[in-house]
Amino acid sequence: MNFSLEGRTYVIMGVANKRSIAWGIAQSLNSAGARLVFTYASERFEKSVRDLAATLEGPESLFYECDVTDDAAIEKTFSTMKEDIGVVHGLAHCIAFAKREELQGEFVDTSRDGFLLAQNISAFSLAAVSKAVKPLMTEGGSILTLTYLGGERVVENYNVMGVAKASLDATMRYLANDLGKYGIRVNAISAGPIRTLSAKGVGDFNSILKVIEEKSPLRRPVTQEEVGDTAYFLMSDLSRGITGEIIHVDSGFSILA
Ligand code: NDP
Ligand code: KAL
Repeated sequence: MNFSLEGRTYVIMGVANKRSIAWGIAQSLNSAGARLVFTYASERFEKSVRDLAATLEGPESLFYECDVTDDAAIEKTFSTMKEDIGVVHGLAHCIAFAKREELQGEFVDTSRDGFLLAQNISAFSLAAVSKAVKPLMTEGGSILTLTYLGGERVVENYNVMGVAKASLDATMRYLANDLGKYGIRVNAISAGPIRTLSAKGVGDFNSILKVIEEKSPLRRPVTQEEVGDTAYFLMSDLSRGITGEIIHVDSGFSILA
């Protein structure tokens, strides 16, 4: 069994800064010897991604701009990637967005625009990028996305994003069924709360973490590194029999009533 990811290439979508879960995934895959391809939504985060990637050892990383709301941008990104590198072995989709004002108060007040925006960026984008990366995954491989418990249960303030995550989870399962015959597995990691740029300014994050410290079986929040290592497992041959699955990396919180 080959635990190393040497000679393999993985696309990582959604590094905003060093706190990003995507950056935890990048570090774990890099430690296993993988070559990494980073995509960022706009120029705003290009420098941050390039500066972080420069701290990695091993194979040179590649960089592409890719706003997942733009079909032409997705097509251009992955066709250029195919010309540049040919084959990729996996993709980590670490992207979500909802309007800040809809991540508080009641879900019943969600606007049509806000609902569709959250679905577009946070759920449909997984289908769109899976379709685009499929021609590059000629040797099979693994696609993963990041989800949250709020898609399975009602979590205060998560609102429109909870509905988008439920849609993302189902999208992941339908993709797993379609892509299995090409040797491509599709899974999700359901991460416990981690303080990232997205999490900033939405809800009272300190009190959310306090509940995790008091009630979760492990009595502590999870880290980017722990999610990163589960991503390494899902990208590696160790997980070769797993597809269409949600793995909770959440200190066990999801087992509680
Ligand atoms: P970050 O803020 O670090 O990452 C969110 C990323 O989404 C950013 O890199 C952002 O790109 C990207 N993004 C938003 N809109 C677009 C777009 N139109 N096109 C391309 N990329 C876009 O936060 P996290 O690391 O927390 O979030 C990563 C994933 O993890 C999300 O799916 C989130 O729902 C999920 N998650 C997070 C948890 C947490 O507690 N933090 C818990 C469970 C799941 P850019 O910066 O370039 O705009
Ligand atoms: C119940 C929890 C508390 C927080 C509530 C909602 C969190 C939603 C996540 C969503 C991705 C956040 C946003 O879309 C923020 C956005 O409106 C404003 N931020 C930005 O634009 C920044 C600059 C960019 C980088 O952000 C994005 N996303 O592009 C949920 C907690 C306990 C767990 C979390 C945080 C889950 C999750 O999905 O992230």
